[in-house]
Amino acid sequence: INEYNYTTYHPMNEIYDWINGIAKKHSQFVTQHLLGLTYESRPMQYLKISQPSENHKKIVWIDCGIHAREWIAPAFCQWFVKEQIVQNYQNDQRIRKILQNLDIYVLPVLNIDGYIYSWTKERLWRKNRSQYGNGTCYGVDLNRNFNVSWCTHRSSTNCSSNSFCGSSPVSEPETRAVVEFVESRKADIVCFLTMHSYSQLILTAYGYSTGLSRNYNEIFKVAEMAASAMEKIHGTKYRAGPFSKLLYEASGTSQDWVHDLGIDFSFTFELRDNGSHKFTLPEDQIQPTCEETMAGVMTIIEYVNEKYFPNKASTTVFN
Ligand code: 0X9
Ligand code: ZN
Repeated sequence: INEYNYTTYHPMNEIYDWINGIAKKHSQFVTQHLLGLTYESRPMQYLKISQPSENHKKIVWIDCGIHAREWIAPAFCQWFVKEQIVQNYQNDQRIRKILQNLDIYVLPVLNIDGYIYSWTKERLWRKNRSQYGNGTCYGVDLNRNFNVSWCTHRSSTNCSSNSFCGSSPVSEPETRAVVEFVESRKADIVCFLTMHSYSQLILTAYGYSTGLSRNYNEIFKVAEMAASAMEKIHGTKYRAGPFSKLLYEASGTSQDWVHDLGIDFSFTFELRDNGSHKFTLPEDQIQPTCEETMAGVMTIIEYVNEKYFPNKASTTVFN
């Protein structure tokens, strides 16, 4: 764990070892938990970053790798956890304040079967690996499988399509695992971040319609704050706005489902790059991408902390 290289991409077996290692070494504030099993029965492990506190804490959720080929996303989730730990040991006030009120749940790879397939068979694989059509085609786009305006936009009922929405809403075990967790904790979840690549965007709801989300002005303001924080780090431009306007309309996404469940601060991040390398972002861009994304994510988490814990958020922490 001390030697783990955060500036290269890692195959799933190394990420599993990393999860185990982190939870073991930093057990005072990082624990691992089972969210569910993938189609091919692999454990979906997530990390909970938490510090003892008197407060009834709220939850921030971050998932990475719902799309198999977007390798920079799992790299960011690992970077994020590493930064929380390092900053914690440095007694960083920013992170201390957040963890007074918020527990952060990180799912480093949501679509594990697909991620493995993208390492072993087909680098540009996107979907999960469930079998359809009597084994004639494979994979559901997990970000089209949530129960929100299901299979109406940028979705296909054809199982060989890259945007196959599944046989029904939440037909996939990976989707179900996320849905069960979010539903059971929805009273406490205040922020839901889902990490993708590429395009350099911070997307607000909705994807399934061009209509504006609830509390749009505030949500858009937060996305813009995050985008400008990201740009400050390395000068890389990120744009903020509704998914349907900046990218295209898409239905059945996790972000929209979570937003319509009542969680305002639900964002999709599209990390680097802007189209030159697309999904195969070179390893020398992992560090700068993670550094700038960290700034954006922290901006959102700090905003949420101030909003839900207006008096407690700025309390001085004594050790
Ligand atoms: O199409 C998608 O699922 C995402 N783009 S990607 O190129 N990474 O596949 C965007 C999803 C955005 N979702 C919402 N705004 N709801
Ligand atoms: Zn994606």
